[in-house]
Amino acid sequence: MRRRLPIRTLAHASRLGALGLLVLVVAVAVAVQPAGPLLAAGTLDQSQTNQAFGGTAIAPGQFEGQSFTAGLTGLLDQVNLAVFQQGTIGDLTVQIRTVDGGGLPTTTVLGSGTVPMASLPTPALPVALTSVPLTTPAAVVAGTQYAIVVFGDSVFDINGEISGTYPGGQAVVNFSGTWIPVFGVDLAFQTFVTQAVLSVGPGQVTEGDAGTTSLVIPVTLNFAVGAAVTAPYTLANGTATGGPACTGGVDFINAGGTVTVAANSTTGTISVPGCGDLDVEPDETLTVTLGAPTNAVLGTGSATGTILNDDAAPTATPTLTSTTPTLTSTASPTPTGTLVPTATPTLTPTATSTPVIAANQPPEDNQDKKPKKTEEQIRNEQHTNTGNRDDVHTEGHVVGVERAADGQSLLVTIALGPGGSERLVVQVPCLGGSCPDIQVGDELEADGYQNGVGDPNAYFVAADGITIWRNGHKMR
Ligand SMILES: [Ca+2]
Ligand SMILES: [Ca+2]
Ligand SMILES: [Ca+2]
Repeated sequence: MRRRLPIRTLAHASRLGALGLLVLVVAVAVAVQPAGPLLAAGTLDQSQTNQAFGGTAIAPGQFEGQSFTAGLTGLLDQVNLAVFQQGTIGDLTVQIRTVDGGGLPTTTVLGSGTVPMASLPTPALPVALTSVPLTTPAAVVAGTQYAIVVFGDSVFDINGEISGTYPGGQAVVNFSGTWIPVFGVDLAFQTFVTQAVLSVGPGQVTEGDAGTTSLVIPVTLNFAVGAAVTAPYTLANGTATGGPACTGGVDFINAGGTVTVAANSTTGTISVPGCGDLDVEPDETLTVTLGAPTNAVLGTGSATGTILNDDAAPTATPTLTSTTPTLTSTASPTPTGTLVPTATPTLTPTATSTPVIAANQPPEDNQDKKPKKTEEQIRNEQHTNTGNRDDVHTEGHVVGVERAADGQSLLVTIALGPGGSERLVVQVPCLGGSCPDIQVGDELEADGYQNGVGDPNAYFVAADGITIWRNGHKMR
C-alpha cells in the first residue's frame, strides 16, 4: 500500500502513543521538508522508541549509530529517528552498514538516504520521530545484525533510552575514527522493510497417454532477496480429479508440498504429476494455492493448472481423406495389368490354327496331354515306325493337297485304313519356300510326330521325312 509521507509520520506518532500536541509539532516539522520521492512504505520491522536517556551532541565528522537485528527479509527502505537539529546547514545522512563480529559498523554501506538538517525538529523531550527514506534501500535478511549509522553537516542529537530495552543491538558512537559501543543505551529508532511478494502463476501441460507428465506451476518474486523464500502449497480439484496415484479416473497426483525460491533468485516451480490417459475429454483444471511464505509476503496466492487433453475421437473427416487417394490409385493399374495377358495368348492359337504348326516351332510331345484315344487313333498308331528317330510313321493314298494358309507347308490328305475309308492330314513343310511335289494319286510315306490332338481330321499332321511314290516310281 502506498501512503504519503506525512500520513505515515502521523501514524508513527500514533504508535508512539504521543500526545495530540506532539502530533501537531511533527506535522509542522514534516511540512517544511522539500518535496522528494515518495517511497512505498515498508513494514515496520524493528522499533525502540523510548527517549528517557536524552541525547549527545554529534558534530560534523563524528558518527552515532545503533546496531539492530533485522526481523524481516527484504529491502530496508526507511529509518525513523528521534533526531533534532542544533544547526541547519546541509543534510543529515543515514546509512545501513554491515557489522563486524563485535556488532560494530563496518565501512560496507548497504543503503542510505538524507534529509535536510533544517527539516529536523528542534530540541524537545520526547522528540518527534523523523522519517528518513533510503533512496538506496538496503537488502537485509531476517536474523542478521546490521547498523544504522548517522552523521550530519551540522551538529545534531538523537534521543534514546538508557535502560537498554532493545535486545537486538545497542547504541554506538564514533567521535575520532573508532567505533565504541555504548553499553546499556539504545537510540530511539524504527526500521521499515519492504518484503518481496511471492506469487503463483498459471501453468499447463499436454496430458500424454500414459505415465505422468509434469504440470509446472511457476512461482515468482517481484525482486530477489538474500534468503530462500519458501511457501507451502496445496492442490485442489477443478475439472481434474486428484488422487494418490494415477489410476482410473485420476487426472493428477494430489500431493501438496513446499515450493522454494532460492536466495538471490526470483523464480521457483511447483511440479504437479499429471496422469496420461487415452480418454477423449475436455482439458482438465486444478487449483494451486500457496500458504504463507517465509521471507516474503503473499501476492497472487492461487492459480489454475491445466492438463491439455491430447486425445480425439475418430471423426468423418480423416476417414474420407484417406479413402480418396486409395481408390484413385487402385483403379488405374488393375485393369491394365490383368486384361492384357489373359485374353490374347491363350485363345488365339487354340481356336484358329491348331493344325498349322510353324516349321521352326519346336516339336512338342503331346502324348501326356492326349485324352483317351479313339479307335482311329489306335489304328494310326499301328503305322508307327518306332525304329526311326521320329515318333510316327504312316503311309497312304494322297486324296488331297492344299497349301497352308501361311504358305509354309502343304496339307496333304491321305486315305488309309480298310478300303481307304479313313482320312488323315499330313503337314509337309516347304523348306526355303519350296514345297515338295505331291499330287493327288501319289502314295505318301511320312515319318513325323503326332499333332492335332482333339481333331480327328488332322491327327497326323507334321512330317519331317517323306517318301513319295507315283505310278510305282519313287519320286522322292
Ligand atoms: Ca492422452
Ligand atoms: Ca485425463
Ligand atoms: Ca485424455
